Amino acid sequence: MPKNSHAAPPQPAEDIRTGMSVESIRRAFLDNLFFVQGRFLQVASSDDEYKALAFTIRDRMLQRWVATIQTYQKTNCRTVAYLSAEYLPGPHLGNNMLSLGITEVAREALAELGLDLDALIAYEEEPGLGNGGLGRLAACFMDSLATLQIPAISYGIRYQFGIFNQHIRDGWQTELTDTWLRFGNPWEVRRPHVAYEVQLGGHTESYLDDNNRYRVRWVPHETFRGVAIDTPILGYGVNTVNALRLWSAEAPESFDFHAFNTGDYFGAVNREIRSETISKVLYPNDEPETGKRLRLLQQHFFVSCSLQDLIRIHQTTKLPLTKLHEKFSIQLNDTHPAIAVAELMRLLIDIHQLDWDEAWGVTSRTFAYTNHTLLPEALEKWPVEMFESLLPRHLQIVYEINARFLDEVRLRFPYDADRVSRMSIIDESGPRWVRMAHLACVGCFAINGVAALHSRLLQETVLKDFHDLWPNKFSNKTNGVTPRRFMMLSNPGLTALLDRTVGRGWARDLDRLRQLEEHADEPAFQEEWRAIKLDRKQALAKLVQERLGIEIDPTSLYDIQAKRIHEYKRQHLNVLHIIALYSRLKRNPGLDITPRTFIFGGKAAPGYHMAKLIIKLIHGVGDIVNRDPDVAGRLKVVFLPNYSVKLAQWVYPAADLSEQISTAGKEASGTGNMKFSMNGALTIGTLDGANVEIRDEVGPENFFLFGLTAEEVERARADGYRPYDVYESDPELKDAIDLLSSGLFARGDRELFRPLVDHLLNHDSYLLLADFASYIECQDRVAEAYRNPTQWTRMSILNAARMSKFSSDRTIGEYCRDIWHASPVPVKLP
Ligand code: F58
Repeated sequence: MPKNSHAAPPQPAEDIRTGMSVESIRRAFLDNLFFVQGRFLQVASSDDEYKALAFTIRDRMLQRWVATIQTYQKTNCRTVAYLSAEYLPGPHLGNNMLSLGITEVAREALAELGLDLDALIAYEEEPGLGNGGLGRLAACFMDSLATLQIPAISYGIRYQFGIFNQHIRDGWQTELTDTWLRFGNPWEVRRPHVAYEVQLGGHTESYLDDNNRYRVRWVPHETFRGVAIDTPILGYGVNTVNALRLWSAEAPESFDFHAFNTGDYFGAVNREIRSETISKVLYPNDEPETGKRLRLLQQHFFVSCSLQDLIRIHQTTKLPLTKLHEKFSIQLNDTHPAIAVAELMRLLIDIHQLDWDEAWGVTSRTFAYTNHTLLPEALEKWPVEMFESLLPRHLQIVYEINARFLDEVRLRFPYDADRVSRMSIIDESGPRWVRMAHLACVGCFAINGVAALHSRLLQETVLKDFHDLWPNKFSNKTNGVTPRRFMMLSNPGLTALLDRTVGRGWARDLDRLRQLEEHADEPAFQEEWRAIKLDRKQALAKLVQERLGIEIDPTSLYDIQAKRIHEYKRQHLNVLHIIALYSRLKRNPGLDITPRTFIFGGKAAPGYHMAKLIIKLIHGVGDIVNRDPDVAGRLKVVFLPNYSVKLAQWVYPAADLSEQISTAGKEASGTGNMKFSMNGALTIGTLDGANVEIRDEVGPENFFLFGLTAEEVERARADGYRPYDVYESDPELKDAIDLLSSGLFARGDRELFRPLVDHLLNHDSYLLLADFASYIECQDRVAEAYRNPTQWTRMSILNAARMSKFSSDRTIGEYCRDIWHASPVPVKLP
C-alpha cells in the first residue's frame, strides 16, 4: 500500500470518482488520463496530465454540485442572481483543490506517479474574461457566496477571446489575441438544452388581443441563440457549489437550409459566423464607449438569456411571476447589465402577459445596482438612434418608464424643470442619449457604491438628484477580496505560519488574525515573518530573471504598483519619484539611499495613447537606470508584462510597499490595495477609495499617507490650478521633469514624451504636480522606515492582522443582510 500521511486509509468501497484518499486520486488520475484523454503516462503531454488532474478534481466537485442543486430545489430557497459582463476567476485547479481540502493528497498521489503538482498548477491558463477590478470583484464575490453557503447563480458572457495578451516590444505595449479556449476548458459543462432565443432590430406592431387589450409585438430583424456553459464554483470547506453560467452565442439553427437549397452556400454559413460574433471578444475598456453597437448587443444578449433562464427556474417553483422578486434578488454589476430593467418589463408584459403595473411592481423590487466609477467618461450612454435600431421595443419601454418617472419628479419638485431634464433617462441636451445609470437608478430598489468615500461622493455628485429623491435606496458596501485565493493559495508560507499562530480556520474568519497583534514585537515571530517575505521576494526575483533577464536584489525594498495603466492611477507620479531618486544619485553618487526595486504591472487599453506612453516611459527609465553603474545595487526598474490574476499571485506576497496613489476622489475603491496589505505590504497612498478605510483599520501610524484630499482636489481645480507654477517653484520637481524632457530616457528623442510633459505642465488633470512634494517627502519616510527592520516588520504584521474588514465574506454578508435578504442554505453530501 502506498504511504499516505494526509488522509484516512482508502476504504475498499471508495468510489474512484468521489474518493478523497491518495489511492483514489491516483487511480482516478490514471483513469481520466486513459479514458478521457486517451493517453497513458509514458506518452502523456503536460496538457494531458493537467486535464487528467482537472477532471479528477472536477468529478469531486460535480458530486457536490448535484447535492447543491437538489438542496436548492427541495428548499425552494431565495437566490441571488449576479449579472456581470466580466469575470476574472483566475486559474481554477489550485483554488478548487484548496476548497476541497485535497491539495496535499493530490500532491502525494501525483508524486507516486513521478509528477509534480506545482508544475500542473502552473500550466493552467486563466480565463481572462474581464478588464480588471470589476471582473475580479465578481470572482471574489462568487467565492464568498459559495463559502457562505448562499444560493446564488452568476451570469455573464463566455467570450471566446478574453482580455488581450500584452507583449512588450521596444518598450511599447502590443496586443495579441487571447486564445484561452485553444486546448479546451476542462472546468466547464456545456448545457445545450439550456438555450434561449434573443432578438434584435426590426420594428414593433401594436394590436388588440383576444381580451381586447392593447398589446405590442416586436417583429425583430434577426434572432440569435444563447447556450449556457456552466462552471462550478465551490465554496471553501463546504459542499456548496454555485454555478457561473456564461452564455455563448450561436445561430438559431446551425444551417440556413433555404439559402443552402437556393445555392447560397456561403450566405447560409455566414449567418452562423455573424451570430457567433456576439460572444466572440471582450471589449477592453477603451475610452469612448459610445457607438459600439456590438457592445450594446453583447449586453442585451447576456441579459436576455439570463432573465429568460431565471423566469424558467422560477416557473418550476409553480409560483406566479408576480412573486419573482420573492424568489430572486438580481444584482447589476455596474450599468453593463442595466438593460435588464427594460428587458424584464418586456418579458413580463409582451411574453407573459402581465399588465404594466404588475410588471413594474416586480421589476422595481427585483434589481439592485452597484456603481463602480465616478469618472464621467465611464458612465455608459447610448445614442438613441442606435439603441432604437437594435432594440426598438426596449426604447418604447424606456420611454414609458421615463415618462412615469418624470411625473414623479415633477410632483416632488414642481417648478424645477432643470432637475427634470438632469434626471431624465434620456439626455436631450444635445444629440439624444439613453443614460444607463439613470435607467438603473429608476429601475432598482437599491443603489450602492464600493467604498465609504465613493458612496458619499456618489450621493453628493453624480447621483445627487437621485439621492435627493430616494435617499433610502442608497447605501455603501465597501469592497472586499477573498483571503482564500489571495492569502492561502498565493502565500502558502504565510498560511502555515498563520495556521500555527492563530489556528486553522482564519481564512473564513479573518478577525482571528487580530491575535497576531500579540506577536508583532516578538523577535522570533518577526524573524519568521521576514523569512516568509524574503522567500516570496526570491521567488519573484527568479521569475523576473527568467522572463526579463533582469537581476533584482531580494533584500532591496520591493516597491510595487500593479493595476490597469491609467492617468488617474498615476503610474507616472511613481516614475517621477524614480527619476528624482536617480537624479539625486547622479548629482551625489555617494548618497546613502535605501536600495529599491520598482516593479510595475498592468495593461493599457489598446486605444489609450497616454497610457501606452506611460508604459514606454517606465521602460525608458528602466533602460537607463538598470544599466547605469552609478546607481547599481541601489535602483532597479522592472515592468512585468501581461499582468493577470496568475501573475498577481506572485506579486502580492512579494511586496514590501504597495502603491495606491490615485488622485483623491477618482478610484472608486481599489481591491489590489487590500490584497497587498493582507500579505504584509505597507501602503503608500492617498485618501482615495478604500485606502481611507484601510488606514482607519490598520492605524495611521502603519500607513504612509500623502497628498490632497478629494475636497482639496476640487478646491484646487475651482481656484484655477496652475501646474506650471508648481513646476517653477519646486526645484526637485523641475529637475525631474526637465530630465524627462531632455531625451535621456528616449535615446535622445526630445519629442517622444512631450505629450506627457505638455499635459502635466499645462493641464495636469490628475494633479500629479500638486501632490509631488508630498509624495516625495512621504517616500523619504518610507525609505527611512525600511532601514529599521524591527519597526517595519511590526507595521507589516499589524497590517495583515487588521485586514478582516476587507474579506469579501464581510462584504457579501452585508449585501445579504441589507439588499438581498438571503441566508445560508447548508448542503449535505448524501
Ligand atoms: C473598478 N472598475 C474600479 N471597471 O475602478 C475600482 O476602483 C474598484 O475597486 C473595482 O471596480 C471594483 O469595484 C473597473 O474595473 C472596469 O474595468 C470597466 C469594465 C467595462 C468597461 C469600462 C471599465
